[in-house]
Amino acid sequence: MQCLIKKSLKYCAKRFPHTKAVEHEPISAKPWLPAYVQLSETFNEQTAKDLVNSMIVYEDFLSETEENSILTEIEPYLQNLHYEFDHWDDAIHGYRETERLNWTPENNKILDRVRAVAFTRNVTPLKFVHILDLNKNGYIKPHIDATRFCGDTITGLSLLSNSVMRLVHDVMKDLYASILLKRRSLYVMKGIARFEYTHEILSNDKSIFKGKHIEKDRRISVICRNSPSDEM
Ligand SMILES: O=C(O)CCC(=O)C(=O)O
Repeated sequence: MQCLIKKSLKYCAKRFPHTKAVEHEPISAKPWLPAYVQLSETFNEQTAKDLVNSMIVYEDFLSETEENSILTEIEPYLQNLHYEFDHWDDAIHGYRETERLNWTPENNKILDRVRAVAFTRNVTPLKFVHILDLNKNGYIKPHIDATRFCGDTITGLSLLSNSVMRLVHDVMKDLYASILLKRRSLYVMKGIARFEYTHEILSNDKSIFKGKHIEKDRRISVICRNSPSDEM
C-alpha cells in the first residue's frame, strides 16, 4: 500500500512539477501574526489580516518615567471618586472615571505622541481625554462604542497592569481574538476592529492569553478618541 502511495506521489511530481502537497498551516502559525494576538481557528487569512491591521498594539510605548508622570497628574482626581459597580448601560463593573482637558506640558507631549501615531491628518481628536480606572476586580463587558460619541478610532494607554482585551465579531461569534495589552503599551483600534467586533477587558479570573493567566491588577486606561463628526 505504502509503495503504491509513493509511486503515485512520484508520478504526480513528474506530471505536475509546479504543484506541491497542500499544507494546511494553522492561522496561529502565520509569520505575520503579531505576538500580542491570539485568534480562534475559524479565521481565514483575509478575516485575520483585516482584524490584525485594524487593531495594533505598541508595546513599551511609555517609559516608566512617563507612566509615573501621568499617574502623578491623575491620581489626586481619581482618589476623590468611588469605584462604581453599576454602569449606566451595564457595560463596566468596578470602575471610576473622569475626563481631562488640560495636562502638564510633559504629559501633553505624551498625548501628542499618541495622537500622532493614532490619527491621520484629516481627523479631529476629541479634546477631552477619558481616564478609566478599573479596580482589581473590575472588567468591561463586550460592547461597540456608539458612533454618536466617537469616530472611527479608539486609542488606549494601559497603566499599572497587564490585561487581556477580547474582540468578538458582532455577527460571526466564532471569530474572536484575545489581545495582550501589556502595562505601558498603547493600542490603536480602528475600522473593522472598532465597528465589526465587540471589545471587552476580561476580568482577572478569565484573563488568559495563549494558555497563560495574565494577572489583571488595578488598571488605568487613558483613552483618546476622534470626533464622531469626522468622515468615516
Ligand atoms: O480600558 C480600555 O482600554 C477599554 C476602554 C473601552 O472599552 C472603550 O473605550 O470603549
